[in-house]
Amino acid sequence: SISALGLTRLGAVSLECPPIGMESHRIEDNQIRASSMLRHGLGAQRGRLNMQAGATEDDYFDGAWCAEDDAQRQWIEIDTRRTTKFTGVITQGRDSSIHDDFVTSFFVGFSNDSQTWTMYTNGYEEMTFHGNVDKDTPVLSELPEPVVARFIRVYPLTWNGSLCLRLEVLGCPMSPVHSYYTQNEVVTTDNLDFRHHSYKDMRQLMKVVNEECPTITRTYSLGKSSRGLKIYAMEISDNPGDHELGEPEFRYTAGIHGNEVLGRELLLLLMQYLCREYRDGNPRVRSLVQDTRIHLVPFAEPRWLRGGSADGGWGSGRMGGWTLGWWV
Ligand SMILES: *[C@@H]1O[C@H](CO)[C@@H](O)[C@H](O)[C@H]1NC(C)=O
Ligand SMILES: CC(=O)N[C@H]1CO[C@H](CO)[C@@H](O)[C@@H]1O
Repeated sequence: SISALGLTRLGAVSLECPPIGMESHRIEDNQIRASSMLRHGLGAQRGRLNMQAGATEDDYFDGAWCAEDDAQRQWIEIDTRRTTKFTGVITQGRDSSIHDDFVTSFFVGFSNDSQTWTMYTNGYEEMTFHGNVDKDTPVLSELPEPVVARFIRVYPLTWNGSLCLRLEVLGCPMSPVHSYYTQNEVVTTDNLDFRHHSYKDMRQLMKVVNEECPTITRTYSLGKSSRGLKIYAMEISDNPGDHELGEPEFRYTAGIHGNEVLGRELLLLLMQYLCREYRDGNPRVRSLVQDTRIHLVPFAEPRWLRGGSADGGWGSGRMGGWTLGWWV
């Protein structure tokens, strides 16, 4: 009916969200990734709306993201680092005085973890968006229905010249900034315990981490130090206690040489970090915990290392399969 149509139109207008900040750089360089780049000056970070080309051809800072032409499906991805309601994308070709490079059609996909992607469909198949007809004019493609997600990808399907794109995305924030950690970074909001730990504090902290993350941690003793103190290790793995066939094992040991106090503190922070990031769903930490078996030994001493350990089982076969170990 007419009134229904009117409502839909009104709805569509009020649903449109502002630019998330590709052009303004509110989206930072490390929030933008792409499947490939033609060369350095044409990396994903150059794929911002209205990005200008460098003065010379082959400039290190050139006028678009351009992908390799290798028959792979290419994409450019933006991590908004928060839950975002996406309502559209604005595409543009490459800023260049000699090339006529622009994307003429594309798909759009969404994800909450950058691993599993949901393609935008028109109800029965992946929806083709019609992009640019020249290299300069920005073209707005609205999503008929907004999508809530953290990540967005544009997958070019057809293009004129080379596969080059500049992009802006329309989206409304649905959660505070940095409610998610970045995929690869440690952020300063980590509520970690920064202080020097005595032996007793260290034991207590390991107990707390074990209680916070019981499914992925296990503490065990490697034997006694010359001073009669137990040497504890924390294992972090998706199946603590099990040596899984083909899964690499990694050991960090502190307190052997150099700055013993610093090494110990770093390992205590690392175990807290791994536990909390795992619980918060940080994809990088999750894959570390799932695909490796990590052993952290925040306190050890040379004598114990030379003599081996009575009840820890290192080298006895039970712990077999070390691929790497590092002294901190
Ligand atoms: C992302 O998560 C939200 C809930 O937090 C959900 O509504 C949305 O459908 C998810 N998006 C995708 C693409 O999976
Ligand atoms: C390779 C190709 O199709 N190039 C065309 C790109 O678009 C310009 C017009 O904008 C044409 O002149 C080119 O032939």
